[in-house]
Amino acid sequence: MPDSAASIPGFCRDCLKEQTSGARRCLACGSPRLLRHPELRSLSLAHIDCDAFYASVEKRDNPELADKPVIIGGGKRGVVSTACYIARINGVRSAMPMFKALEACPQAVVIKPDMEKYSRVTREVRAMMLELTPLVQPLSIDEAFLDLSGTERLHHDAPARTLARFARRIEQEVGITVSVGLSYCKFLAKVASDLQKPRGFSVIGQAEAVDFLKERPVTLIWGVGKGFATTLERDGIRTIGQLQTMEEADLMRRYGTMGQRLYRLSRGLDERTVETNGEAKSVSSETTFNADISRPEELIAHLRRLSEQVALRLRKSALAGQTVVLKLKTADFKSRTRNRRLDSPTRLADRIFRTGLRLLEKEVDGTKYRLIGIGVSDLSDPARADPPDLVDPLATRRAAAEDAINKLRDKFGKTSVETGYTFGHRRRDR
Ligand code: TTP
Ligand code: MG
Ligand code: MG
Repeated sequence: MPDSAASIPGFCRDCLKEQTSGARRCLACGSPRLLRHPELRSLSLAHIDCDAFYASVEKRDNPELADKPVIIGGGKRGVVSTACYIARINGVRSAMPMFKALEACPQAVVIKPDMEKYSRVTREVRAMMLELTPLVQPLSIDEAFLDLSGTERLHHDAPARTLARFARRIEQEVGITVSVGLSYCKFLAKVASDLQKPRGFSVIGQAEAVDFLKERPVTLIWGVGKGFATTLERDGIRTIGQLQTMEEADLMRRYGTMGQRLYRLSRGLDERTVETNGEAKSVSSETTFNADISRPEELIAHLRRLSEQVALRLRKSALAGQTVVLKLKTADFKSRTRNRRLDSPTRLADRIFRTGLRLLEKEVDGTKYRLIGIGVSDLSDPARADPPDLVDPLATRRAAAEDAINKLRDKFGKTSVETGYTFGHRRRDR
């Protein structure tokens, strides 16, 4: 029905011309990449995520790879960091053991990650984002939230078209592609950017949010990982639509503060703003157990593994933190947070782990826990982190050892190098 389509605001993602008819192709350039949405002129919260990030950078730098399946990851024993979309068609996925990936796609070209190169691209993309708005919140090496409200005068355009222009510019000037999600809140902007990858641009408006969410699985909700999804499943809850029919008080009684989050996000209510200061305020990693745990050895093994994840993230985002924060949640959903400030910022798994261990020692008294998390706050530049330690000469040696382990990890993938504590407790889910 051309009539109704014509009344919906729209433009062409290639030539950016406004579309005033309901035609399927752009009236100006013939491109089929048209974007139409009733709320296109008012939405301003975006999430942008690069497509197959590491692989796209490698393809950019070697045009011979353009039509080949490309996997970024370690040697035969490592895991897949990412795979290009051609390799994904063959079933290759992030975090898959390399041998499995090569079983699925034997003709793939495997490339070792070059973190420094990817970080340079990240900085370049981020600088361009900051030309759109000062309100940019990076979430990881290849994605960020942007709040473009109030930028119409600056860009002489609505946020939607400014974002399409940005995506086009990244392709032309950086040589990789991105996917954009546009909505009115962070939760749905992030969901949207994932809907149409690669080179996607998806819009989720206020009017459709509840309906859109109804049939989706609970795992779409921020913070609902595999563990918590199992808990919900046990209670008979699988879809977000089911949460939409439940009372807030009921959800809070069952799941504590997480219940409140379920109540709000399931209805598309999310007031979180785009935070810029210091980018992230903390870097942490946590896990919810399938069955509650009270045994110290098991808690310590998790703590070790999570400390390593935190260190890896600090390294990837070029950050260090000075306060170590341990988080526990008891079987009856009570949260315990303990922290300790260090003499100097750290980015070492071992220092994070040992500090976390001292905090944990006081909490292992037979209490059953359902969650453990470790992280660092007071983030800063890593330049001043982990100075050679006169008091503890071993620390310097440990730092050197960790550097060596990290280099091996980059080379062979995350699970190929295990330290004593995590051995045998490798996580099956990513
Ligand atoms: P993602 O944005 O999750 O994935 P991606 O950019 O490769 O693909 P998509 O198009 O689906 O967004 O992660 C960004 C980069 O982070 C990715 O290119 C490689 C790295 N990464 C890992 O090293 N290990 C992982 O398990 C994941 C998920 C990502
Ligand atoms: Mg990505
Ligand atoms: Mg990402």
